[in-house]
Amino acid sequence: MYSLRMRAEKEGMHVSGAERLVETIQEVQKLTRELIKRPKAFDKIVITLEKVEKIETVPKALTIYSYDFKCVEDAHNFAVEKLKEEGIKEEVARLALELLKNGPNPKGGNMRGAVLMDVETGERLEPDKERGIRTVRVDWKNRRSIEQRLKERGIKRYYINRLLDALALATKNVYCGVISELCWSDDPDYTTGYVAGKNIGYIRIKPMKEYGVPLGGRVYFVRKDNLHQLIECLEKRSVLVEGL
Ligand code: PML
Repeated sequence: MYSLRMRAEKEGMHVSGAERLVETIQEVQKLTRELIKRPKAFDKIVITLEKVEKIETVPKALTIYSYDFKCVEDAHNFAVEKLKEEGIKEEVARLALELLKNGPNPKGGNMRGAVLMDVETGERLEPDKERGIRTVRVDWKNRRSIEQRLKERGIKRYYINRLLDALALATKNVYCGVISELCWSDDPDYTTGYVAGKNIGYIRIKPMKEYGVPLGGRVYFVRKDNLHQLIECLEKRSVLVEGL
């Protein structure tokens, strides 16, 4: 199999990224054409193609729930309540919300990867705080059929690609040992975010930010022990999610 990744930048800022795990070079060619059409505007697109030897499978994705709120504050309060159900203390959850609100990169703006936040203390644990940790090498075993099932469940076309990517990623994170996750997009037009975890599933929440805000990202709540193994799993192991 091959891991095919695309990331796009504009004025030095990350604007778009996607990944697929595919079986043949023909699929690589077809998908490359598709993925380079994704960024709305860019100065640079980087395509990475890697051979993958060993694939692990996860039989079932996290269960999807969706909630809409009338304002960001209500949405954030709900996210905190859900994170508490995964054992995240309120002050740690609020720290994570503040981080994404203000832009998690210490130099300002977004990060390519995620923040690793100590679930006990709220301390940031990722070795490189500008880059963060990137969950890569993850995809659906049969993306088309999952896409079809989401359409049948009434998920609008506008949301499908992002939901597919984010759900597979959140499922891999839990598989690797992330306790819980908070995310919203850095795309100014996309205000749906989520919290996820083994017990709470994948909870889509709208609006996690005001329309037009270019800041966002991911915070993974993790334990300080076995950090090395966790990072290795997120960045190196290849995982296919089989079903919904
Ligand atoms: C992103 O695309 O950067 C994150 C999207 C998170 C929400 C996806 C969804 O469930 O609609």
